[in-house]
Amino acid sequence: MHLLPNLSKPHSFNGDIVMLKIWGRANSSNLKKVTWFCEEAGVPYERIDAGMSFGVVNTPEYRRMNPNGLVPTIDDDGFVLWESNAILRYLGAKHSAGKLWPADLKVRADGDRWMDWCSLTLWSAFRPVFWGMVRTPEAQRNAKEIEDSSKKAAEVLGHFDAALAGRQYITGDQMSLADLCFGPVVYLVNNVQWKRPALANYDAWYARLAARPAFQKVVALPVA
Ligand SMILES: N[C@@H](CCC(=O)N[C@@H](CS)C(=O)NCC(=O)O)C(=O)O
Repeated sequence: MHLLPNLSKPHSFNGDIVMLKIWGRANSSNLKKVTWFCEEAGVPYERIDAGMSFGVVNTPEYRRMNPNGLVPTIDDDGFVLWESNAILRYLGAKHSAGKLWPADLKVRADGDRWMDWCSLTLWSAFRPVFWGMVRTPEAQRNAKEIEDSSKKAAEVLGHFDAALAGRQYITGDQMSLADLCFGPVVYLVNNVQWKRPALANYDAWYARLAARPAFQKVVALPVA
């Protein structure tokens, strides 16, 4: 299988000259952050399936790019980068400065903080709920772990809901990278069967994200 055939050179894909290659299966939350950014910012990209049933991530070629064997990884005209939030910040600064990547230092820091929080606090709390309810056969589920994680996820979502009070988007009136970082995670939060608390600010914000055509195209995929 040719995983990286001439992929460090720009080439044509779907009629565009593509500099940016993105490795990752379409239903990976961390991959979706990156493809959603590209869709919103109008950055042409080629996505190459990798991870889980697609394999690829354990090949020597892939491990040379990303020793973690995880997705996403990007190759932007020869520049290889992994870690989805770092990828978002790189692409944001390159293609969307002053728009999705806020120009104001404090607004940007506010968004950066929430991006880290999304990965480290929200996803850490919710991941066992997702994994247990979606990726584990019912007979093998650890009910106590799902219950404990549900309580933790409900608690931290309450903090996030409070922070969204009076805001259209996470950093204020403009959508930014922070919203793109949360989108794929909260899509799961809202589409996995679990005891989600009532969250009024969060619901209004989520509806704004979910209404976007790019969200529907690359984020709102079947949960699996
Ligand atoms: N901190 C990393 C986490 C990457 C990660 O855990 N990716 C998952 C998919 S969301 C993965 O590669 N899972 C194994 C696989 O798909 O084979 C990032 O944000 O990029």
